[in-house]
Amino acid sequence: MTDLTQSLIDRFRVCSVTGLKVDKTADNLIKANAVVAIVCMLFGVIAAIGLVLTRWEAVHLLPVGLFYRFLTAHGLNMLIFFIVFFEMAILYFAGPVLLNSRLPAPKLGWVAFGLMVVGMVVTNGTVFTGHADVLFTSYPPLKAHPLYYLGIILFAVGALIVSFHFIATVIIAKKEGTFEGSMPLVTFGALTAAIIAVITLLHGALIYIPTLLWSMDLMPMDAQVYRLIFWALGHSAQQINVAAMVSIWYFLAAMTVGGVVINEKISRTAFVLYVLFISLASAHHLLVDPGMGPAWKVWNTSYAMYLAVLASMIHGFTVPAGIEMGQRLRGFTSGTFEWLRKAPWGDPGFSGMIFSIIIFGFFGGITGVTIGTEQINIIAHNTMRLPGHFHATVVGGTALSFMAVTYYVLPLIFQKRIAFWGLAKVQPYIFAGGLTLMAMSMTFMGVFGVPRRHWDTSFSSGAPFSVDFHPVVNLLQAGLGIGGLIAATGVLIFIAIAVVTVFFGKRIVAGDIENRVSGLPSGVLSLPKQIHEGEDMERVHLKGAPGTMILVFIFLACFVIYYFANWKILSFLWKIG
Ligand code: HEM
Ligand SMILES: [Cu+2]
Repeated sequence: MTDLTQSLIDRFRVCSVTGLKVDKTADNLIKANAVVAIVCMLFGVIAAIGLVLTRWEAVHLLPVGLFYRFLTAHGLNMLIFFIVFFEMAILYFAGPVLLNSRLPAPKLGWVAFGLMVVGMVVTNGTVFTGHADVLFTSYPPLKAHPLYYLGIILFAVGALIVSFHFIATVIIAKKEGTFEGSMPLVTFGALTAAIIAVITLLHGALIYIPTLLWSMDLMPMDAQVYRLIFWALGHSAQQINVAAMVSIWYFLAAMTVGGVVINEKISRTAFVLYVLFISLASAHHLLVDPGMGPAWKVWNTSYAMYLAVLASMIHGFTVPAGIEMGQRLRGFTSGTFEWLRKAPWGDPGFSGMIFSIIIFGFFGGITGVTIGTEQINIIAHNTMRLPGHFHATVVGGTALSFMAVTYYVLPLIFQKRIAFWGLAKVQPYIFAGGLTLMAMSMTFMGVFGVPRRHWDTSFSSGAPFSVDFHPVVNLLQAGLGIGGLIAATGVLIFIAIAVVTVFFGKRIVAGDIENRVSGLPSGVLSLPKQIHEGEDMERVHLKGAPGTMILVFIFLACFVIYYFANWKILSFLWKIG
């Protein structure tokens, strides 16, 4: 054996399920990022329990100071640290692994990881020691200890390096011809996520470096300028989450039921729409701000934003349609919905993906477009409708898709059988059910005017005035409380499964797959046939996706009703005439 082949053997392992060649450093970086992501998720969910039990006024657990500290810790650890560490793992998976390629600069990968971990620890340190009760948006004039901003900057620099590293991997893989034809759609989606990440993180530098200087009293800071640039970071970051989530949908659809991509060009174009229009959509965070004029607001949110929404609607159709077609090719052709009834509902990778699509599309999408409308925003701004909306998008959508894909990452990357398999099968149901109850309760509390980020909406702590909310709000608070606790239980189960699997799980050995041992999801036990072109694809196009078409029209009906109901509510406020 030559030295060269030996070094190749040292560098790669071969995946026994997919046959892909896996760069060992990429493998380890996926593991490291995923583990840290889950630790941050644990911080986030502990804080969430405190928040839920406080917003449920019948319990009202935390004192005022701790409430805002927990709110900061929760938003930061969930939306920034958990999500972004997990996304780094996705980039290492969608790049080197799916492209069969080497990681161009393994050491740089570890440097970036180190920067991110240090940043995360430093920022969390200031939060947990009470030096940064500024919520994750850190709007001036609220001021945190300079280390808070420094930690975020270090974290962002690390994430920026990973994004560039991913782009470099794609270029090198192309040059070295490690994959045939055009790059896989999942990688393409991840590439758009990486490009948006670069744009986002540069905006992050643009705002956090001045804010760091301001916190050290070295320069002034204008609150409106801060909000404008912060949301170029804050909103675009959500688009990274969406692009990553949609890539996972395509991946899991293929792995679980042999989902087909009905039209590569359309799906790719939809991803590109995200890159082109997403920064403009950030304007929806400034709709009641005095600094910007109505023309700017209406143009950015009511016109340009819809082009990004269009992209999500395209994926929201092509993914379920691809699943339906995949199932029909596997023989589930009778009636309109046999494909859905006979789907692998016991595979948490599948059920998690489906719930992610439904919660994101129905609850997240519909509420988002509605409250993002310039005129309607005035009745939604800073009410509980906001956390209602984004818990549907980023939690029910993105975080749930991340959990679902973990059930494939554990066997494929960590090469372990999933622990507590019986629990794993029901985990997506528990989480999705609790979360839906919580997010709907939040949304309707908001409709009744209950503010978000508010410790005492009963105004019983000596406030100079009081507001009487409709009595149904008490019921909705219980919905928030109970739904939130169920969702938190779902997260804790997920964390327990992931941690026990990673550190104590049984390693997959030869024969496990043939013997169909427990702890392996359906797509790992037998990977469905992957269809990209040819006769099969033609056959399926002739049949179409009648079930998905029905679901699409149900969706549109809900959309229209909710949207117009909101214009109606708005008209009640207009007491002229
Ligand atoms: C079991 C899961 C979760 C529960 C029970 C939960 C619950 C809550 C509650 C009660 C609030 C406070 C709402 C308010 O008073 O305004 C909140 C805020 C928030 N949550 Fe969650 N959450 C969960 C998961 C997540 C996840 C996974 C993410 C992100 C990926 C997330 C992101 C946020 C953000 C960004 C805020 C706003 C923080 C702020 O206003 O500064 N949550 N959550
Ligand atoms: Cu936004």
